[in-house]
Amino acid sequence: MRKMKYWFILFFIGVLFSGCAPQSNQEESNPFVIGFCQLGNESTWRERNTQSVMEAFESDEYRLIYKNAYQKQSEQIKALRSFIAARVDLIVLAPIVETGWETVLKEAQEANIPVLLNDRNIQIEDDSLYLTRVGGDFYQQGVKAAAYLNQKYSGSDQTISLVEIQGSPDSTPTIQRHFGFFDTLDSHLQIEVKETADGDFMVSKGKEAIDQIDKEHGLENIDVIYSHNDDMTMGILEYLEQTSITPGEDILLISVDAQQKAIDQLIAGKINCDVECNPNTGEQILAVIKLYQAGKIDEIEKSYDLKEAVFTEFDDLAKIQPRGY
Ligand code: GZL
Repeated sequence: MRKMKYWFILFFIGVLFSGCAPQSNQEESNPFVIGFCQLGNESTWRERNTQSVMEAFESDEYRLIYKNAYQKQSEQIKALRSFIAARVDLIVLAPIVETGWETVLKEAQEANIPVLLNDRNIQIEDDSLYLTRVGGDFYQQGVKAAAYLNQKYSGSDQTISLVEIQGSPDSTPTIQRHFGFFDTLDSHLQIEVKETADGDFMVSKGKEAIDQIDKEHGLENIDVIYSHNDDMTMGILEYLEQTSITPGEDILLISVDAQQKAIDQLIAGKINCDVECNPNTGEQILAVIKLYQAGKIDEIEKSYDLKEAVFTEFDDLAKIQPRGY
């Protein structure tokens, strides 16, 4: 009898390890794979935006493959093709410009890989080629910039000489910040646009642009500079430091992004208005992807505009919270 018992125990152990045992719960986890194609790292704003997306997908449930396109659309298209070949579950794309995406987005659609736009937008006939866009409201950012100028010059009949330093050509923020601003300027203001230059959202090119304008027009007759982002504004301030001009007084500075270093200049009186462009898209992108994973596609909106503030010389600047970027 005793032998029978031992044989039974041995038999049971054999079965257990013969593969007939229940599947081990150590089975390789199966993460949701996201291909994240960032347009570059041209500004402090962009670095925070990248961080925000990466932080959102830190959990083991996701695997994020990050590709930096270093300001080249051709590199972005290559990255998307590599994500398609790798059969990722979803692509997050920060499109550097608005046009030229149809072909590669059709390839993603044919591979049944949804594309979610982070930050900037695209101009496209068939909007089924992307799932949604999560980012700032760039038109409203231009509106807020102009609202400050309308307030500053309210009732004035002075001719206002204005210089516009624009961001990257054909990008959504450049296009929308331009139109939002000029659509909103008070028609009673006598605005004279002295120059419109391209600073490509970069410190160095913002400095080069204002240097060129100084050489061509001189800055003593400029009243306002509208700069499409804080990095270019910092380049402009760097240049003005070597002149006799007092920024914030002799020339008003209107900027966008509301990065800490620019807010510090606002508090110091060297910038007069800074419109927030919220870089923290990660949480909203995660929320959309969870809806997608749950099959709730019809609950996903076509665009998510993040909440954004504006800070001007007329505000109680002591109340501004640390910006985090
Ligand atoms: C706007 C973003 C812009 C920022 C710049 O959402 O695309 O690009 O305003 C950044 O700082 O370079």
